[in-house]
Amino acid sequence: MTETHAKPLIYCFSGSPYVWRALIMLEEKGLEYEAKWIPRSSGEHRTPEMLALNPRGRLPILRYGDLTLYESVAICHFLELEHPEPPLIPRSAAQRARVLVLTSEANYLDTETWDALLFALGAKNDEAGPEPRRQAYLRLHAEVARWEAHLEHGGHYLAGDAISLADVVVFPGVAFLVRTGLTLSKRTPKLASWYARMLERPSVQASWPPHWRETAGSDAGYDAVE
Ligand SMILES: N[C@@H](CCC(=O)N[C@@H](CS)C(=O)NCC(=O)O)C(=O)O
Repeated sequence: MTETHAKPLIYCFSGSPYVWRALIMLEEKGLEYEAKWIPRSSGEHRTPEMLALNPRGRLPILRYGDLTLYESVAICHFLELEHPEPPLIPRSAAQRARVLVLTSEANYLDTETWDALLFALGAKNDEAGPEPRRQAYLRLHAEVARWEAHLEHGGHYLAGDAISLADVVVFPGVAFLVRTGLTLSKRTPKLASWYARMLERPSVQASWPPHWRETAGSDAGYDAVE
């Protein structure tokens, strides 16, 4: 029988940028929800029960009424459609398309982040010398520069003067980079201001990854190749 959830229930890993997107969205919509935090090392997200919810064994997973959803961007879109106020996707076709372009482009930031991080963590080794790592860091900087360029329009947020789904989707990835050692300042002043603005949002503060409150971040050394 399908389980029905009176309050949205979201399964979370602390520090996952994908999970964080969905949490920010729930907060921006002012929804009451329950967050179930799973320690990543527990493997609980791969039990048969959890794999029945998301066969990929990944989080976030949202249970909403009798609906089960996974994939962070899909969850965000669902919440927008189900709770249109306050709007996080603009009304006009052109603005709406802009938000979709930016949310799609967030994948490139993810790719460059994970690539650089794998070098930083030593998961990709340096047998070929320091150059592959340097190149990965440079690609990351080039990608970050694209997001600086996206803010050239002078608005407060990625798609203009109002927060949108684009900010919700992109912010956790940038916060993750900052936590692992990226400095946003000299080369990316607009991104630094946007980041500071996002930090002030109650939705971001309320959904801040619990273990980030207790432990310091790391320094992957991305800045060393600037
Ligand atoms: N495309 C998925 C990606 C979700 C994802 O990869 N989540 C990671 C956490 S950052 C995960 O659950 N990994 C499984 C694991 O660590 O075993 C989304 O946007 O929701």
